[in-house]
Amino acid sequence: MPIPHPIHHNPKLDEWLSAQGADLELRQTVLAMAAATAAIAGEIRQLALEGTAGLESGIINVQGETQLKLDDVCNQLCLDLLQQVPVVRYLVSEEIDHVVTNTYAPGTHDFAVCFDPLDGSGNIATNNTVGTVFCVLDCTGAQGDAEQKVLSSTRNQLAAGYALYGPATLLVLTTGKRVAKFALNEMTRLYELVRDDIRIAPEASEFSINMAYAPLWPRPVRTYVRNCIAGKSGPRGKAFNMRWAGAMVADMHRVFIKGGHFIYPAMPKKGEPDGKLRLLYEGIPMAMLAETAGGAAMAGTQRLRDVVPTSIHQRTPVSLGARDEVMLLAGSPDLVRAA
Ligand code: AHM
Ligand code: MG
Repeated sequence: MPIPHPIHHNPKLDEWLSAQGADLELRQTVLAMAAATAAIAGEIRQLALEGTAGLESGIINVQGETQLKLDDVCNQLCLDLLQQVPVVRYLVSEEIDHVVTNTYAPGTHDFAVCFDPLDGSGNIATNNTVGTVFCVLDCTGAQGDAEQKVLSSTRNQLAAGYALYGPATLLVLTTGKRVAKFALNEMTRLYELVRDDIRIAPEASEFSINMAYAPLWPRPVRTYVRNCIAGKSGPRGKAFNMRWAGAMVADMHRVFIKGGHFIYPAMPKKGEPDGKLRLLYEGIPMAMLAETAGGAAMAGTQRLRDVVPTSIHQRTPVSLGARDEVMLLAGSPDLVRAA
């Protein structure tokens, strides 16, 4: 069946979603998010031309961070497009303190879309890579108010994805079966399938972490990284490379394409007992993508997707990517012995 709303029309993406077994409601939801990311890509290019991309809006967002004008524009685009989808009843955004309820949602199913409209927005001022991250949850039948329904539905994850606004605009998606990469055709403004079998190798020799916080890391992270950088003569017996783009989407995309291990740990000594990244719209989407690609996703010693949130902006430590490396850091006894 064709997608009814023309704004969400994107035949190659729709075809792929159908092949994954996604029903009309899920296809409409993902296509709306894809349309939002295509529009965001255009905004980023335009604002850069106008020289206003890095400008602050004067607003402090719910995270206590100064919002850029672009954060606000991207957030609004996601809201506008998603609210046209009848099944999307709840929206959770990094930029909004509460759950937004979509009044145009008369369907029998209730989906929630949780998103960070502009991940790594600090990179905008220097024209470096940023992204958008999202997941779709099925809240149908969940009890309580809007927030309780979303919080109790994180295990009913139907889809996850991110857009990467780099030299090309890419969209990486999963519905839990495969991880596919689409590229935005700049002429048609439609996404085209590039690859649909992205896999993360279990071993890796590259890691991503902000080394400046090394004195503040928990001991297992300090030991793990120290052993990696000790190189061939160290306990790991091999050389490691390191990357840090300052945007999780950019660092994780490298992990998906080239392999590797991304870590943003808990840092109690820095006053961040659960780290910096947010569970609902950063951790959970990347965890679904990483696991579907054959990788692993941990929050400390717990599987990230098993964490039951108690608030929509809850933070989480993350360790994502190559399975052997993620499990080694999490303290898997077999791998600890092997190292
Ligand atoms: P943001 O959503 O406010 O942009 O913050 C999240 C970003 C991640 O993309 C990135 O991995 C991290 O913050 C970088 O943090 P730090 O500056 O502490 O290295
Ligand atoms: Mg973010």
